[in-house]
Amino acid sequence: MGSAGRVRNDIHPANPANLATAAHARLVSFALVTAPRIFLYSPRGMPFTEKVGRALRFKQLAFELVEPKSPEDYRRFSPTTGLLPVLELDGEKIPDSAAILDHLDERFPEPPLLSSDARVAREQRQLERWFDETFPYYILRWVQRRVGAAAPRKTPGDGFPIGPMVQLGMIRSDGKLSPEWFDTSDGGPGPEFVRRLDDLLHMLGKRRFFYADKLSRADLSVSGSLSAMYRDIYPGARALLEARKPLLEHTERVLEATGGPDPV
Ligand SMILES: N[C@@H](CCC(=O)N[C@@H](CS)C(=O)NCC(=O)O)C(=O)O
Repeated sequence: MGSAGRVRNDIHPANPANLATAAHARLVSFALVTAPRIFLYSPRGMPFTEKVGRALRFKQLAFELVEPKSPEDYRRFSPTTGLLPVLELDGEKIPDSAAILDHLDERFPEPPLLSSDARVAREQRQLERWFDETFPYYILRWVQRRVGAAAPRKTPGDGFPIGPMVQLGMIRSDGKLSPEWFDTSDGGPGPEFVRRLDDLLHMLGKRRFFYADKLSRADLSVSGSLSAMYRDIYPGARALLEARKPLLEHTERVLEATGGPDPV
């Protein structure tokens, strides 16, 4: 892990700065003694990092974010898939955001990440799956179109799994995603992507959260990406949300419930 960047995420109950009373202080010192050690290996501000980091915050679990500091760190931290996030909990490493959320809900059931109504829970899971596959697809397709054949592709079969971003050379030598990939001079992610935002708008309807009045893992998935748009990750991204007020307000609601607008 050596040079990897580390950021502590000590929101309640483990952060003494959040305390008002001595009784709380006693509770917190108990939490500090008994709290599991949690590391989230993932690049700050990226959609799947936000999804998992905010699930941890929602469950009031303190954790340390360990950021990749080179393209190689992706497969070092995630030797089975080459993709981040990976969660380390009590020494066990779990890849894949959906599997991580399953694990968190089993181990720390309160507050739950799914509705107690089985039909609603199915819809929430379905939306999570659809969203996690669809939105990265449009962004990657946009970048792939721009990079074309010039991309410095690594040869498959070098013995390690390698994600599409590392493969396309999108990750700089310091492990960060280069902002040049978000140049919109060619029109950005395109009209199909915008239609998917409209699909989301219809799915949300007049509810506070997707299919329910309480936050679920579906909301964490959606706001993982939409919070990057909220921060205008590429020119015009925030304007797309502003033109769809219920989505903008939904993003703000999820950020508010999970420790505020700064990336995890
Ligand atoms: N299905 C995975 C997707 C994770 C994913 O795509 N992660 C991106 C960063 S947000 C990644 O690690 N990309 C590395 C690469 O493509 O090389 C999940 O839900 O965790």
